[in-house]
Amino acid sequence: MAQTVGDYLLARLREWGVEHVFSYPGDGINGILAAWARADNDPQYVQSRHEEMSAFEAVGYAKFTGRVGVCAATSGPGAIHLLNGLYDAKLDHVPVVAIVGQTARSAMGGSYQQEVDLMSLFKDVASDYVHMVTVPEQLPNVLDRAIRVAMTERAPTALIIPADVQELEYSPPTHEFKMVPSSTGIQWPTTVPDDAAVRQAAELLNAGKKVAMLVGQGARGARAEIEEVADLLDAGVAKALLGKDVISDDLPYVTGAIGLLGTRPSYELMQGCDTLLTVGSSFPYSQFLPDYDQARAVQIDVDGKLIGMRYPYELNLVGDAAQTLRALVPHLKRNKNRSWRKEIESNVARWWETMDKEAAVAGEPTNPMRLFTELSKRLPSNAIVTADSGSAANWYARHLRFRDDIRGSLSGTLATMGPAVPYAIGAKFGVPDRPCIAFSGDGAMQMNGLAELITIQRYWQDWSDPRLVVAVLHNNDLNQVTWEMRAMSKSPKFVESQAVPDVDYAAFAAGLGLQAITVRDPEQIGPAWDRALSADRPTVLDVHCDPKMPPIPPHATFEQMKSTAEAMAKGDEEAVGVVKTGVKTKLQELLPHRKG
Ligand SMILES: Cc1ncc(C[n+]2csc(CCOP(=O)(O)OP(=O)(O)O)c2C)c(N)n1
Repeated sequence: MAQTVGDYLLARLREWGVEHVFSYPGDGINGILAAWARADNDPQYVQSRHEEMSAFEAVGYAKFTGRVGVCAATSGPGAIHLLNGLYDAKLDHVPVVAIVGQTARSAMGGSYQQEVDLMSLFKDVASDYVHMVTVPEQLPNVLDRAIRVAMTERAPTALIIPADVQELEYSPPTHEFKMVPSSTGIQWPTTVPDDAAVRQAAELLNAGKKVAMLVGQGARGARAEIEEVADLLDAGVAKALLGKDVISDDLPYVTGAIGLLGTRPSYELMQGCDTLLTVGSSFPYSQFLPDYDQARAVQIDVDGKLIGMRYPYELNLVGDAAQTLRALVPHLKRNKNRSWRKEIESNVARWWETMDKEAAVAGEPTNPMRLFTELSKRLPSNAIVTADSGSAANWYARHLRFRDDIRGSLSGTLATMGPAVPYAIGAKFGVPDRPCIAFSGDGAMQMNGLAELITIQRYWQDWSDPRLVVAVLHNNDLNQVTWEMRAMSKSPKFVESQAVPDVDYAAFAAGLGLQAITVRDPEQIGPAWDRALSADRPTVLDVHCDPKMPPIPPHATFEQMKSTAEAMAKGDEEAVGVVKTGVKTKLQELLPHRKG
């Protein structure tokens, strides 16, 4: 049989080193599916329960491997389902290629079944590159560019292939007018700013007495350089959420997360500094950065399109994080003002004590923070951790101590519910030898996670390390929003929108043959983690948690506290418990700590 467009598409993906495609089938891509069968399933077709999950799996795969993620879906409904996952990629700057089918060319424009204007549908999400392949000769160019643009822009791209085109005999571009040949592969440059710019930045940083650093995901791979610069400048280092795994929380001057989900020492670091060095982060909330006239500031980012926002930086250096910091080091003078560093370190030490104390406050039946602090002690040094948007994101940001080679991510910018489980599945295909832990709210489990447990059940035996732990924060509430309503809108809990039906997550998992553990006793949280982390299969921890623990920032404004109090007074069904638990938890920040 002659090679079809579908056959060629898969061959070209193999040439690019693509090993997995996350997908759900439909007759809009039948021509590619048939080619897959002929290709002996290479690259591996990974079937999810929903195309949005396929897209999240591709995002998780890309986030944890550094490679491009690929997903595929049928025309119409399948393509539409991909969207939320692709937006997650777009907003978190992740390279993902979406391959989607379309009705046959003869039917296009005829309001045909499942015909949706896919060029328009993907125009925004794949604004960096979306094209339709209408003749075989176009394919290599469109596919190669979709991959190269995705990698270069760290963005989602899309190619649309009508169903009949997939079945055409492939013919390559010829050496003729209006033909566009193409080639695979790409070699990346190392971008470093000019020496003059580096010297200027060093001068500004050397003039500072109280230096703060903010690092984000763009600083990944620059750990040694960040540590060296922080040491020279006696700086404290705060981390944007997506950069949580960039530098170890065991370092005494690392203040942890910044922002609404952030820590008090990060807040204090930004409040007190006179100089700011931002590396690889476009953290959006400027109110958590120093006042505009408080600090002189330098930003380093590899992307000139994303630099200079968020703060009135004096210098914007476009360059690779590690290389640029390395270029800076010889020009930096050792800062002799140790008192700033001492203050940061003491704030950090106190913070971790506070976190342990807050996690030790009794919950009904368990305090969700304890779920995270108990894991922190046990995290394998090569673990991958994911979290859903919801209260889990707060505890992930504040209570988990990352060190060694631990990686972690969540939907940092779209803040969508539901990626924790599919991210972990994507990771398991990319780096199957690493244990994965996904934190999911019960709302997110009901939205996405439960169905994706079926995908885990289908594939786990192929993973060299079968440990994938899904920890469900079972609080029968859409808790994050309940708290946001209280703290920001002065509204009591609106049960109709906030309560979620009670589901036995452990029973569901057990029914699939996964290890399942129900936890209602706080003393059982530690042993449950031990069992999950030594299991020979994936585990679901169904942890009954107290919804009355406030995921409010440690530096909640007086306004937020007042709004919460007003919401309670308006008849919140959990008013008494919230006040009791909330006060007890917040008190841990204020009570004097015993000297240890
Ligand atoms: C797709 C999507 N829908 C709605 C929201 C708004 N939202 C943010 S957190 C949240 C509640 C999450 O509840 P759950 O998963 O049960 O976690 P919990 O906060 O209770 O721990 C909601 C509805 C969102 N971020 N994404």
